[in-house]
Amino acid sequence: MEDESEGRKLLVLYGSQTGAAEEVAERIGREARRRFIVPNVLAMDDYNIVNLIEENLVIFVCATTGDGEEPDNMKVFWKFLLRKNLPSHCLQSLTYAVLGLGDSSYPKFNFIAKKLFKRLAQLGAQELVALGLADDQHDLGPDAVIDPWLKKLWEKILEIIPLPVGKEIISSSIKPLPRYKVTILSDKDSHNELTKADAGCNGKTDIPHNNVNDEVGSTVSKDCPYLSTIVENERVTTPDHFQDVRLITFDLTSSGTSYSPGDVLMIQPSNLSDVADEFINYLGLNPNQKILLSQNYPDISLPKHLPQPCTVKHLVENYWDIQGVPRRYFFELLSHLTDSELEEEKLQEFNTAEGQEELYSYCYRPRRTTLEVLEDFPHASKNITLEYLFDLISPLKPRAFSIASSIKAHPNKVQILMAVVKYKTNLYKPRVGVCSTWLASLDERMKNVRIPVWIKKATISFPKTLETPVIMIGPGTGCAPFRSFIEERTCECNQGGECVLFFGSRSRHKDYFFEQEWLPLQNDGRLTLFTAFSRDQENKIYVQHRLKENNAFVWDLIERQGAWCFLAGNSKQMPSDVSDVLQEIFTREGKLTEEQAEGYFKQLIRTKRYQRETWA
Ligand code: 2AM
Repeated sequence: MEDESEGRKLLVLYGSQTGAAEEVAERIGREARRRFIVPNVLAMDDYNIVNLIEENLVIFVCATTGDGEEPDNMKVFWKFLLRKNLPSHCLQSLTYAVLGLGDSSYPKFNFIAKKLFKRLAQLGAQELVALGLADDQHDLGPDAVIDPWLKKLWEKILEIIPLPVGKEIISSSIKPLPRYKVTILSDKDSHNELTKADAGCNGKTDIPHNNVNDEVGSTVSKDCPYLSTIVENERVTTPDHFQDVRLITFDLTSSGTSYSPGDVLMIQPSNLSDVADEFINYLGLNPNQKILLSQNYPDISLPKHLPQPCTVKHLVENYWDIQGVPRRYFFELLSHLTDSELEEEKLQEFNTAEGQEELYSYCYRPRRTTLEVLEDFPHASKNITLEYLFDLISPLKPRAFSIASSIKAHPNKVQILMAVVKYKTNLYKPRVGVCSTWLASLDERMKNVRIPVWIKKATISFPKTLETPVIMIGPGTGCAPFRSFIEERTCECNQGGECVLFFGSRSRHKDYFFEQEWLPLQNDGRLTLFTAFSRDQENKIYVQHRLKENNAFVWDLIERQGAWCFLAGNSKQMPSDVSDVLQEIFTREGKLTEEQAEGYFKQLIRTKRYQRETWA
């Protein structure tokens, strides 16, 4: 019998750091199925790039992270694609489309998507549609770009792969099959399955990951995290300060892992147990029920980081992002599950072009959580089965924190400096950050709580030679990687190159982190410290004002002594304000024209003598 799917296949490759690009890629996969096209949705690094020369049609969805970098799960693919020795027309038979996901508050907006689009063309591939550049900063969110881009994409794809004769696009109002099959285990089944699962789990069954690492010598990674405990959890702002900032120390003993200044600690968070219980109670789930997952679609593999089997409580507490803001697909799917006409109408409206503004003011602007939305749709909620929860709610994503310690100063330990995220929207209840609230709730007495962690290699790299002077600009928690570097350098030697730190916070008395460590170093002449306390006087004083006041010193360090400069902290306004001031210094002190100063600045970036690590 002829294979009906012959020629009706679509490869969708994504590079995703936070999961947003993966979600869009999966959406393309779902939309392909509704057009009788069999999708293959993969992270770029899960695809054998050598096969790319034989592909005819590939859709790429890729994010840009940090300072214009590619996401972790496309690094191998990306390196290969950039090889200089690839023949210039090797991708002649490929037609491609690229959708970039970015944030225009970062200087290198959608840098990787732009580069990928160009590189594919350079290698002879043909574009199917223009490059799509979605922006998190858009008033209506990234969908404002994604939706019309996808519309165009499907028009073009249907020209290449028309619908089968006599078929129409399957309406999005038809309920799709859930992504996984869920089998509820009886006590006897679950005993057998648990015994099997024990083997791959280092003897633990009540922990969030299948492959965990607490054995010496094995490599700690995303797929094999180390289960750490908290050694200390100290609030480093005064109780009357608006923000709760913590210096958290994690244990790394027997992890066999190490780190350097500039590295990042990755943490896989959980939901607070009470929040998980609230969700379970609302949906009337049985927390102790044990379940086993199996595939419903050949192209959708089972979640890697979920022990099988596991209890419903485990799933809700450790796997689903129940406090996250629902994706748009959530509303579409919910509309299939409700038996109330009123709810269905409302939910469907959210999926129309006209309903976008309303959806934004109902859900995205106030940052309404999944549970809060479910509470507004009780008829849909009572019909939700465990199976559909996997389609409705995304998995909790790992979070990245700049490491704030040196392992030389803190053997077997790693520290982060973390602001507990809490803010108001127009909703009565304040919004809280899932990971920071959870971590803040843990302390050194809670040894039974194991936190999956792993180290991600440096995004900023400090000079290897001790003599090279370093200028660090780190307001707020942006000082974290610099505290790590200062500790490391002062541990290593007494007479390294000049170490200059520009630190800024609101008040000397309320949020001056590491004052007790830095002042003695300053007195010893091992650290040159400039502080800017924005709210200790009437006029705001920021780090860039201190840079300006010390322009001759800064210029001398950079130009004559070959200093490297680093900036870390909030990605909003601060990085571009600092760039402006640095260029002003180059103009004034270096007697450069504005154009030359800009060129000088770009050259510093190119040669890695100006590096940034910023976060939203
Ligand atoms: P503010 O909150 O008083 O405005 C750490 O957050 C410090 O960075 C605070 O003192 C904060 O000041 C300051 N800050 C805010 N915006 C800034 C900017 N554009 N450039 C430099 N520092 C800034």
